[in-house]
This record gives sequence, structure tokens and C-alpha cells, in this order.
Amino acid sequence: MSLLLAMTGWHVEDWRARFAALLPDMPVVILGEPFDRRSVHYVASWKHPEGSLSGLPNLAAVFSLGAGVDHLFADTRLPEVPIARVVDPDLTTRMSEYVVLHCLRYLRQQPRYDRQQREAIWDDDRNQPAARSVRVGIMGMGELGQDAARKLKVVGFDVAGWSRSPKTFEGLTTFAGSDGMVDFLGRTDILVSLLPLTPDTRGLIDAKLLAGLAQGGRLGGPFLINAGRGRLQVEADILAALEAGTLKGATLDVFETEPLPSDSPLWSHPAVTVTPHNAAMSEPEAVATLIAAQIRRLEAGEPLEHVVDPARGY
Ligand code: NDP
Ligand code: OXD
Repeated sequence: MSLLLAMTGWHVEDWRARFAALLPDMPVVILGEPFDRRSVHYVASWKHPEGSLSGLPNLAAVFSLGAGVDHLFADTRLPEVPIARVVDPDLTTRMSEYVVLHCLRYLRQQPRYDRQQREAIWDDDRNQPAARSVRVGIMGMGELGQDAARKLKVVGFDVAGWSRSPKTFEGLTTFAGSDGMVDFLGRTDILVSLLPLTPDTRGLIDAKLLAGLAQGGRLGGPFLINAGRGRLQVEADILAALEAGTLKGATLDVFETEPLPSDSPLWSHPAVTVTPHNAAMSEPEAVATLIAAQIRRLEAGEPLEHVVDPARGY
């Protein structure tokens, strides 16, 4: 019985060493090296090559090495076995830090003061909105969205959440589905996207959605923060909304194409902040420990945790 590591872009030998230390009785094999396909019971994947997991007759489960599973469902030949993802409190905390940081940057007009400093302009503008007067809307009220919402509330923001299914959280206004979308956007000064990429969410952040955001709120116009996935957004529509002035600024951690191509106008746009898909890095040791615990759970006949639904795509 073995664990197959199937990843691209990461140091697979480091992962082999981590899993070998955590699961001393389980051989760890690597895609690209010779191995007995019948021996593989578990796969840990990050962006494995299309089709590379088919022909594993004893496969019992696939583990995503990240929180997102869109990289798995991109494989049209993915085996029909349970799929589990990473839910890690440390990763969640990092994402909330990112969201709170960038909401506060917009609340406290930091991009403007950075610009003024570069030009040696002393403009002690007295228009300083209170956090309670700024409406943050979080799209995606899962593990990440709920934690970010709680922490934004502590800072004082007026927070609402939008999800696929109706939900209630103390102190939060909530909206759900396409029926709730118009009202949700219409009360949003800072839109935070923490959605997974699925067939339903692909291209959701487009011209129509951006046009629905609140105009004339306390920040003088709406802002966008996307740390979910790049293919949620239509970058040409974001740029057009910035040019039209209907969007005041955007902070983007994820992009349609990653790494962001060097000729993308997003790099140099004065109202755009770019971060390199590291809003919430997974700590490799923590991820390996979580997956090893899941494997031990299965071996003990206990159910897997954090299983995703292939029909929903998350
Ligand atoms: P969860 O699965 O816990 O939550 C997903 C949320 O999105 C749920 O609230 C769900 O609704 C909602 N949702 C899904 N589809 C729709 C839809 N069609 N319409 C409305 N709401 C929808 O995921 P996490 O919070 O753990 O993670 C979210 C995403 O964050 C990941 O999938 C990944 O893409 C991204 N991520 C980015 C990182 C980065 O560094 N930039 C790091 C880690 C994750 P419901 O509650 O009704 O099910
Ligand atoms: C993840 C990510 O999905 O880092 O974990 O984006």
C-alpha cells in the first residue's frame, strides 16, 4: 500500500521526506518515477498532469495539497474516489490577515497617502470615514469567508456575506444565490471574493457584477479584493470599470493567468495592488500532518474529513 505524490511546480523530494517521516510504514512514490500502480491507495496532488491518476485500481482517496480543488476537477479523467481538501486554521488566519489589511488600506486611504508621499504632498484631508460606515461584502462564506467576516466585524466594518445556500451568522447580514446578488452588491463598498472556482463561479466578477456595486458610499466608490481564484474575474472588465471610475481600486492576489504575464496592464495600473497568489500560503509541514492524519483515519475505518462534492465543484 503506497502514497503517490503527484504535483507540478513544487519540490516533490521535500514532500516525500515529510510524508515518509509522518507515515513511516507507508511507501511514498512519485509520479514520473517507476512504481507499481496497483500498490497506490492514496494520492496527494497539486496540479497533477491531466489523466495521470487514471489506472490506479486500488485508489481509495485523493488529497488536495491546497484548500482549493479546482486544480483536481480540471482533470476530466479524475478517478471517482472521495476527494478531500486542506482546511488549516493557520491558512485561514493568514487569509483573514490579508483581507483585514486590504480593507483597512482602503478605509484609511493608504494608496492615496503613498501617492502623496511620492510627490511630497501634505494634504491633511479631514474626511476619514468610520469603519462602521463602510460596508464590506464577502462573496464565499465558507471556512475563509466566515473567519474574515468575524475579524472585519471586530475592526468595526459593516459586514455582509453572500453564499450559494442561505446562512445566518450573528451580527452579519447575509444573502444567498442569484436572488440575493443584487441586494448584496448594492450595499457593498468593498467587495471581497473568497469563492472557489467552479463552473458556476467562473467569470462571475465581470462588468455586470461590478456595475451592481454601491456607488456613492463613504469611500466615494467601490473597491474589489479578490483572493479566491483568478478565473473568477474578467480582468478586461475590471480595467474598464477602473477607467470608467465605477470601480475605485482593486487588490488582486489571483489572476486569469499565473504567473501574471509581464505585459499585463494590471502590473502598472495606479489603482491596482498585485500580490503573487500568496494571500494565504499553506505551511507544508501542517498540510502533510493533516493529510497523514486523514490517511490514519481511513486506515482505522473512520470517515474522511473535509470531503468535497464533485457535483458542486468545491
Ligand atoms: P469553502 O468551500 O469552505 O467555502 C466556499 C464558499 O463559497 C461557501 O460559502 C459556498 O457557499 C460559496 N460558494 C460556492 N459556490 C458558490 C456560488 N455559485 N454562489 C455563491 N456562493 C458560492 O472554501 P474556503 O473558504 O476554504 O476557500 C475558498 C477558496 O479560497 C478556495 O476554493 C480557494 O480557491 C481560495 N484560496 C485562495 C488562497 C490564496 O492564497 N489566494 C489560499 C486558500 C484558498 P455555501 O456556504 O452555500 O456552500
Ligand atoms: C490553495 C491556494 O488553494 O493556495 O490552498 O490557493
